[in-house]
Amino acid sequence: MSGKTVLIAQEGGITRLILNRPDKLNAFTLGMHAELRAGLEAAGADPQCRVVVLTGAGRAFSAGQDLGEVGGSAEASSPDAGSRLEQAYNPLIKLITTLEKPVLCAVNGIAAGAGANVALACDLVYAARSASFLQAFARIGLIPDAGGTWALPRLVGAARARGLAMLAEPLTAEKAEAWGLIWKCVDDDKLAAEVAAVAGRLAAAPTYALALAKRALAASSTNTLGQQLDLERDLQKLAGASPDAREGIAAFLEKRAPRYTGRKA
Ligand code: T3D
Repeated sequence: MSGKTVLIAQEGGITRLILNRPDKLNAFTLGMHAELRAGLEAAGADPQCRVVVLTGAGRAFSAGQDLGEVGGSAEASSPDAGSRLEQAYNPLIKLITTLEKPVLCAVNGIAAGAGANVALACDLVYAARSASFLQAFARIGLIPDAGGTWALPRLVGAARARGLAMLAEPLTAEKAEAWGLIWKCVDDDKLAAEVAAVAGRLAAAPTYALALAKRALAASSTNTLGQQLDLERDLQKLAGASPDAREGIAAFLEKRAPRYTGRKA
């Protein structure tokens, strides 16, 4: 199943979602949002899907909001910036960050504006060495959105978050890795193979445990240590009762490789 502006490919437990408006550097339109959300929701509901990979077609990952669509904001039919966030970006970021399977992002080229922050919402971000991250918002009189003001200080600290937001200069993939903004910077010609290998590993991983770990890590940003310990207790109870935990322990004791199904029960 593939839409016009988001291509979808499924194989071996991996769902690849490819932003596909290369002529416009994969800038987001409301239509592309709808297709991407539908693809993510379908991946979330599909028990065969164990990992999602998000990437872009052509030379960019995404240049953020399509400014042609914004340019029409004087028209009565075009939603204002706040409504576009409410309708499109906020649900997308919530969907990625709560999807009960790992979401990998392969940043194949520049990730600008909301494009950068959609990438940063993913669980593991790999970027081509030639790619860069640009909080372009201040260049056009806007503030970082799509979760940027939440993610940036947590990932790189307040001083660097302020610099990125206010100076709106591109950050190279290499520096993004050194700063802890992303997981890994990879040579351009190795990006696809490295992401495919990691996706393959995750497609054979105990998916339910990964989902619970994702939930716990997300909750840590607002929880006290006491609350987090309670949450770990509750989630570990669920993980420990899953078939994959039984299989993992049995495989360890039997000195063999585990065969995980990813199922909850
Ligand atoms: O109102 C709301 O919705 C609020 C939400 C906002 C969320 C946001 O994401 S705001 C930030 C929007 N994005 C930007 O401001 C970035 C705009 N793009 C750029 O600054 C540059 O394109 C890049 C630095 C990303 C790349 O530069 P370069 O020189 O490699 O490429 P280019 O020549 O500028 O772009 C190539 C084509 O893509 C070009 O089209 P053309 O002239 O060949 O027909 C260009 O217009 C188009 N393009 C690039 N970015 C966008 C875009 N078209 C529409 N919207 C874009 N964001």
